[in-house]
Amino acid sequence: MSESYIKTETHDGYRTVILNRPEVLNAFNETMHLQLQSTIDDCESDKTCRAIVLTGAGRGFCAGQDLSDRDPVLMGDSPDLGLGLEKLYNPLIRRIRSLPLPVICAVNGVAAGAGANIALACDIVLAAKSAKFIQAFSKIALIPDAGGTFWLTRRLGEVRAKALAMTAQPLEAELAAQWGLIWQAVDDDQLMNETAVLAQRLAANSSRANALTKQAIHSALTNSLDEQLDVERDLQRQAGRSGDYKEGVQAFLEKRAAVFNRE
Ligand code: T3D
Repeated sequence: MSESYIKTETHDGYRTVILNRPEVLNAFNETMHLQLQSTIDDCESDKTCRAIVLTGAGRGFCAGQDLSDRDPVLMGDSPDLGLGLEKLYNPLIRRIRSLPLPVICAVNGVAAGAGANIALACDIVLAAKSAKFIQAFSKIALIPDAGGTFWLTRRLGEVRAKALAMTAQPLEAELAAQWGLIWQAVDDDQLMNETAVLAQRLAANSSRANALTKQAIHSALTNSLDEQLDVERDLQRQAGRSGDYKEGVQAFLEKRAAVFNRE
């Protein structure tokens, strides 16, 4: 049986998924990828899981691809790095984005290479103030992948995207938050508390509304205003037909907290 590179903790309403190869700053090998995929599947099929928290064990969040699996001598003269992206990284990014659950990333330490960009693919990113985001790729003559060129360019603009990608300069969590790359930088010793408060809050929302909101905001990244107004109309139609909407309005009228079900 292979080692367990992913740990999970079940909480009331959400699960925490922990990348667990701390001796290599939670760098990804193929087994860890496969274990993460199956953990995400489990979270989605658990009807009591209304949000996911992704974090790392030890002092780092994730150092991207495990480079000990990329020994140039063993890889030969013409390695196909597109294959690993196609098979493992791209499906992971697409899965996080299309998952009908909010995914919170609690960046507990350095996030480098694909590790940084997996964090940036999550719906809400909190980071410890000591954490850094490093587009480490240029140091090994690669380009940012796992969505890096997308997140950086859309959230920061061309100027900062190019500078971060080409210099591999570490970006401190507080500056990342000021620049709008992530949601918040919090004191290190408060990271998991703040994350738990946020996860409980999202888990108490309507799961359907969370999922539709996520879908609508993703569409807005590429739509015109006209197209987006149509998307909002269609998704609001769906939201309005849910029992959760009835419960939300009823609770408001009765001056009590709404209790939503996962539908
Ligand atoms: O290949 C494909 O399929 C294409 C996809 C590519 C996706 C990618 O992510 S490419 C980018 C890969 N990642 C990197 O280039 C980052 C490499 N790591 C670093 O630059 C540094 O480790 C950090 C800046 C992240 C942290 O530095 P520091 O000084 O805090 O820690 P450290 O001492 O460098 O690392 C601690 C240990 O983790 C160390 O092992 P040791 O010496 O204690 O036995 C180090 O070798 C190991 N480690 C860190 N990153 C990786 C790693 N081992 C394997 N792969 C890593 N990516």
